Formats: sequence, C-alpha cells, structure tokens
Amino acid sequence: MRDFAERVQFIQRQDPEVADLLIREQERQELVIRLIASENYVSRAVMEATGSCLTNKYSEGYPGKRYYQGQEFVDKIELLAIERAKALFGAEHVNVQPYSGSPANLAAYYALAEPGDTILGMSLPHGGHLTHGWKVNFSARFYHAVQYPIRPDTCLIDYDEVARLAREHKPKIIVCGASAYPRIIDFTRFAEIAHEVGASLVADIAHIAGLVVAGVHPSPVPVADVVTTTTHKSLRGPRGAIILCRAQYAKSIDTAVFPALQGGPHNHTTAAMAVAFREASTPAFKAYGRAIIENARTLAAELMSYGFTLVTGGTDNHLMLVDLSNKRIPGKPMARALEQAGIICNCNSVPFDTRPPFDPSGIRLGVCAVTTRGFGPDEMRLIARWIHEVAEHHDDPARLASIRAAVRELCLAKPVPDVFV
Ligand code: DSN
Repeated sequence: MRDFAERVQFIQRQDPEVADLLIREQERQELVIRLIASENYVSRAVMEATGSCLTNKYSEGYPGKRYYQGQEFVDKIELLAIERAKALFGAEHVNVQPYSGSPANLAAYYALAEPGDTILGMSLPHGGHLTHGWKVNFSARFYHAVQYPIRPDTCLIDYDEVARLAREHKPKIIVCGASAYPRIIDFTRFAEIAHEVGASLVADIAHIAGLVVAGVHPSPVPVADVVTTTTHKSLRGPRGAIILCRAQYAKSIDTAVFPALQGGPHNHTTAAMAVAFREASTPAFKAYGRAIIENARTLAAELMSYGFTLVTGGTDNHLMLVDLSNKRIPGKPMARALEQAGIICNCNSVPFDTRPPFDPSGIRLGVCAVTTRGFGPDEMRLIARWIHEVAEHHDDPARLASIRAAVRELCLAKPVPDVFV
C-alpha cells in the first residue's frame, strides 16, 4: 500500500484536518473500482501542472492581448495548449479557457444565437446533458428549447424525428452529443439536418473526446460548426473544457468566453491541458482508446449473460446504461449497495423511466478509469460477477462486505500505475 502522506506533507504541517481527508480520498480512489463514466485518473504530470504556480497568475485576455503584465510564460503555455489541441482534433481554432463543460456550452450558444432563439437538443432523460435544453437549466430559461427523443423501440437517436423537429421549429442551433448514450453518434447526419434548416451544429463530445482522439469514435470536427468538450473524462486531462470551431467562428467564440462570460482563465488548468494533449497524441493513448472499447464490450456482454438489461442492448463506447426494472432493486439502492461492495457508479434514469430522476430505474457504468488503472477483460468478467452478486444479495451486509474484501484484494494486486497516482 502506497504512503500517500508524502504527497501532502506541506498541507499536513499546516492543516492536518484537510491533509487527512485528502489521504483518505486518495486511498479510496486506489482501493475501489471506479465505474463513474465521466471520471478517470490523470497522470502525475497533469496533476503537478494543476497544482503549479500558475494558480497565482491573472491573465484576462488572450496570448499577446492581456490586461495584466507578467504574461511571458503564461502566453507560451496557452499557445502550446491551443496548438496541441488543434493538432489533436484537426481543428481550425481552439479556445482553451472555458472553466468547464457547462460554461463551454453556454459560450457556444452565446456566440451562435440570441436569447430567445430556438435550440434543439437531446432530452436529458434520453441521454442528453442539462445544458442541451433541459427545463431546469439556463439553456431552457434563456433560449426556446426543443428536445429530441430517442426511439422507444430501439432507444437509438431518432434522426428522422430530429429532422422533423428541425423543419418544424427552425432552430438556430442543433446540439448533439450526450452524457448517457452508449452508441456511436452520427455527426454527419446531424450536420445534414442542421444545414438543411440553416442551423448551426454544436457537438458536445465531453464524454467521448478521448475516444475521438484515439480514433475509436468518429470525429464531429470536420462537420460541426462548433465542438465543445470537457478535458477530464475519456480525454484524461484536468477539470476544464475547450471549444473547437471553424475559423469563421473564432472571434465570436473567443469574445463569448472572454469578456462576455468569464474573467481570468485558470492558467494552472491550461498548463495541465497542454500536458494532457501531449499524452493524448501518443500511440499509447490510441491503445488506451482501443482498450476502453474492448473493456466496455466485455463488461456489457458479461452483464447481459447474468440477465441484466442494457439500454440499446450493449455499447459502442465507454459506457453502458443498465435498466434494473427486471431486478428486485432500482438504481439508487443498487448504487448504494455497490458502494458498500467497493464498486462506485451513479444511479441514472433510463429512457422512458417511470421512476423519478433522483430515484431512477438504472445505473450508468463507464470503464475509462478502470482501463487507465490497467484492468482488462479478465477484470471486467470479475466486476460483472460482483455486480450480479450485489443485485442478488443487496440486503445481505455480510455478502457485500465479502465482495468489498475481494475488490480491495484485486485493487491491491493491480494498483493504479505509478504514473497515474
Ligand atoms: N456530470 C457529467 C457526467 O457525469 O456525465 C456530465 O457533465
């Protein structure tokens, strides 16, 4: 077992209370199986950049056009991050300053539409994100949000219905991309629909950016007007976001991010992005993307062999949605029972769920983090068996404790590689 105390020795001296909590969280991340689809382990290099002196620096503006002096190195770092992201995604223009995914989407809408204009996005309970026009979010308050559904029979995106809604509502923006959709997204089809009705296409690839870079999911960059992504999910960078766009939108995107919506960029995050983009440009990252797909397929097939129902019948990407309606336990208690067994995921609505969002019928599982820690198909088979056992014995604390002990043993036997911890 690693000694995490040396990582926080300065905090330890000054604030033992916080240091103790950090050490315990680090141990938790090491000793549980992390299946939250949006989480990962970043490299120590990314972590070091995130905790660097750049947190001390203010830099409103853009490289060469700042409102504060002292930007000699910050400018170089931001330009490095931009150039690396452009090369990685093949984008004409990149803004690396958005604080996270929701602000990035807000900036995209701000640049492409006026308040009150119509945006057409994927409904949250069908796999979309809050910022794609869901009723409790700014995207439905400031814009006229129309939501497209998935097909009730297949749970796949209903492209014909997207086209019909687009013709009927003439949106200014069509948003594609998802937080809980396990299949390939046809960006070309979305672009055809958008262009037919004169809408801009925004692709939010927060979940799949790493898969796009690794070449295991089609890229929207050649066909979308604007692409947004967080950098901390499958892309394995720091918590933040970037916006990629065609050159013609560069000025309006940059102006939307600063000064319209944000102040000083988080330079420590920008440096960590630059490091992560370099890591993502390597053959090792391509292999990581392929391993994610293999692990997700294996876990999905094994779960189905235990009688679990997977939305769409499987997965093409890093995540799967398990509909527990045919089990004796819904999503929230299942996620809690799994946590007692050392397996961490989130409960999730399934399409056409009859249960409320805070107590839904399903769980969402993703394999980015476990793939980073080096788990492969053998471990996926074990995990599926443990999930099955938890579903069958969720009301037996002794059984959950014995699975937890086995999980701990596996995590100790296959520790997170040094480079990622
Ligand atoms: N909260 C993220 C997720 O878990 O998918 C999306 O922003």
